Amino acid sequence: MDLLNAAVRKISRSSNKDPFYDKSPKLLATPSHVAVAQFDIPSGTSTSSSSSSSSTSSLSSSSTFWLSPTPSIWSPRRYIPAQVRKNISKRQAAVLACLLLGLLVWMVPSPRSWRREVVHIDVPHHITNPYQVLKPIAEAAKKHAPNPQRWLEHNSNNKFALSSKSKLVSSISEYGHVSKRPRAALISLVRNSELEGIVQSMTQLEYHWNRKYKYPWVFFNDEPFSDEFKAATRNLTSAKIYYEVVPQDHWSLPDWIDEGRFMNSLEYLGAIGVGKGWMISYRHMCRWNSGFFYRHPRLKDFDWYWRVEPDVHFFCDIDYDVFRFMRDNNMKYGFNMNILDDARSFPSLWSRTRSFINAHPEFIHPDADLDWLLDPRNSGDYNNCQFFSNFEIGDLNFFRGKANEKYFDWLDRGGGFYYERFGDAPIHTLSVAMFVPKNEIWFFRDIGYQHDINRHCPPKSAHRCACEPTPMDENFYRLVPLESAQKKPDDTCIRQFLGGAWLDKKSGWSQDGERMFGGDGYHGYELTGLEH
Ligand SMILES: Nc1nc2c(ncn2[C@@H]2O[C@H](COP(=O)(O)OP(=O)(O)OP(=O)(O)O)[C@@H](O)[C@H]2O)c(=O)[nH]1
Ligand SMILES: [Mg+2]
Repeated sequence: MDLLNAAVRKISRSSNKDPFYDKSPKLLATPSHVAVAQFDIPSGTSTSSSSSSSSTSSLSSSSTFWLSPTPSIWSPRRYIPAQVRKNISKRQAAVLACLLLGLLVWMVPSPRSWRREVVHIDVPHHITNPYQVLKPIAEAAKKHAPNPQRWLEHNSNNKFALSSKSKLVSSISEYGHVSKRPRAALISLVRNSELEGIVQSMTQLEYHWNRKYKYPWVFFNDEPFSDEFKAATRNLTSAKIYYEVVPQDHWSLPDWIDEGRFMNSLEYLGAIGVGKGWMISYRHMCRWNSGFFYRHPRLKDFDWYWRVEPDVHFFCDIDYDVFRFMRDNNMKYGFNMNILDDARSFPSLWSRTRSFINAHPEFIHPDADLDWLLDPRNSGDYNNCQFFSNFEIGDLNFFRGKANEKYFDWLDRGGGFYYERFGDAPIHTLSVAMFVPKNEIWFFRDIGYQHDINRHCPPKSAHRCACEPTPMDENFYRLVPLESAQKKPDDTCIRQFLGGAWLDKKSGWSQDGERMFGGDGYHGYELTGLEH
């Protein structure tokens, strides 16, 4: 401040007439005398339009400026418009400049290391590495590959939560930040009649997570939402909500489908007890979730989604921005349960997928891993494992990408959504497994969740989850009906995905031996998933 004042005093002593009065602000950025000495500046008034260089031409046009008596003295008053300058004192000008400087320092985002927006929450137990259990696969071999574990350690504790600031403050501090807020939404396809169920799901997800992050909700329906639905859901969040109707051609029988064959399929799958096999709307729903949701115009301004169904449960406080996690770690797809479903609903899915692979090998990602989905004991066919897609957090741009779109169209043209009952879960699973590198798929072991009879609860989580921890294999074949002769893979789906130590068995144990004594053959693992 003293230096500034001294500078201001010096200028005012040097001349009553401000020598820079008519100069443009650009010219007032005073160079040093050394720099001046390097140029041959003609004295006098020539403003020749030299063709040599832009610096020469700008210097020559301001030659009187260089000859002015105090070129090297900086004054904050130079940057103030002339009319204002007349009316404020030099001291006031200096103070104003300091204030502006301070504001600038506050607004310009700082490196991550020296500014963290942390909202502290109480964690009653000391946990050395709460994220160890999340580790799904071997650490990426590449040197500068993202490290999700480290990301979580650095970005939890509700960093980036919006609740502690006003909208204005948060948008100012976001301005120019290296890590802008992802364009993401919570999305839900739901009927008016499922209001109670969606209120339940929304209330829990808002409470445990979204009240801090305020990501918008987008509701989809095959008919307009009722006023009651809108009023009740609006009450549950302070984030934006959108209510959208699915376009008619995304929710109707395509013209290449033979209606008679479709009716037979409804009757047959209904008769043999395939879940909701007789419901027409269920077929449209599976098709929409497989290949249309990401094309809806409302989602065109979004990059990320978290799918939420009515009547599901969220048990745990989540203290990080899940969408930032996905984006910053270059994840394409996040899941929470990996299970078997009734394979009678998609008998031709694998042969159609195999023919797609043969026709379009160029789409298979070199770092993709399909092995965990293939059963060597069953001619290398699909083992029917699938990410349970009622919970999924994903990259919309992946789904909108060419590989997934081509794959979906291929299956859709074959009629499997109507002649069989193709589900979106196996289709998303196969698509992600074929077209996404394995290390861009994330297992959200830390998010406690329940859909109907399937429940997932992380270990070591009593301080933040209202559920009893579930072992790794909890939901493996719970959805396969007893009467189904469906072959099960040697290892549970989630272990096939995780690989490594998750496949190690106790010494002396054998699957056949366990089955001889009435077990199901999946109790020989060294790790249960509940370890510390
Ligand atoms: N608007 C609308 N939504 C539907 C329709 N059918 C299903 N959905 C939604 O699609 C999602 C999946 O449907 P569900 O009936 O739950 O299917 P599911 O999860 O395989 O079956 P459950 O195990 O019974 O839950 C849910 O969010 C439903 O609300 C429909 O005809 N109209
Ligand atoms: Mg459901």
